Amino acid sequence: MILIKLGGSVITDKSRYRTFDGQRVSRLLDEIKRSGQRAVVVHGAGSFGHVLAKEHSLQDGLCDDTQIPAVARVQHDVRELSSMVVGKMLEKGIPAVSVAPGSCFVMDDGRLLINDSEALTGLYGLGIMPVLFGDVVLDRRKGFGICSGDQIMEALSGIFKPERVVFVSDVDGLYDRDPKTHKNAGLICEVTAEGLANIARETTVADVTGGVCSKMETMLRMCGPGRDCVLVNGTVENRLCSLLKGETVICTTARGDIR
Ligand code: IP8
Repeated sequence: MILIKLGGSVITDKSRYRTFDGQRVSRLLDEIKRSGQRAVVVHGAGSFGHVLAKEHSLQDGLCDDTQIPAVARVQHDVRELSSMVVGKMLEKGIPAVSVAPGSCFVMDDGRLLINDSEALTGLYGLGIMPVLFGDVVLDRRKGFGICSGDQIMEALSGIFKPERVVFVSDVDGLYDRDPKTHKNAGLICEVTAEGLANIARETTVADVTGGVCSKMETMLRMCGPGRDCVLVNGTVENRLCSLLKGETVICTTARGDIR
């Protein structure tokens, strides 16, 4: 089984509140289907989560009661997004059900706790894909917190032990410098923990680089013997499908056997 995260930057327009890219989601689901691989899909929140979460500092946890309506609003918005993603899956004949992390799990100081995975593995066993997503989740210490799709990927890889883990984003992979500000930035095809430490040191961490670097850290933690974690650009047609079929594509791979 392959565990795939469809990033918020590919399924929504991150700069415009609640803008769903249904066409792209349809195409990516077609690519997954065409690859013939069985997958479990997680998705990011994109502009259904980040815009309001940032405006109300939800990432800091409960600071004052004025945040509460925003917590409810963001939970509502990301559920609607997930409903749209799952709707596309059903249209394509992929049996799937949306499982809202904020309604099933809690966090402890930012750490997601999934103590009981029976419903997730049970659905999968029945041939129904459980679809989890970035959400606002209750936190034992901070009141609530942001649980990212990346954290969910890490938890699910422990539960489902996938052969391969794929993060679908809007960049070709990890660069040695921020490609938005450095014309000659080079794509790194394979990354190790040491290599990543060097990149982080050499760069003034701009948002994009910082974001990709912390994703790489998560990816390196998810690698294991025989399990690669790959970051691939989902805005380029067929790249995901080719990757899933085992073809060589432009991407960055964090390899388990060279950690
Ligand atoms: O899009 C963030 O999840 P991500 C979740 O996977 C919220 O980073 C609610 C902003």
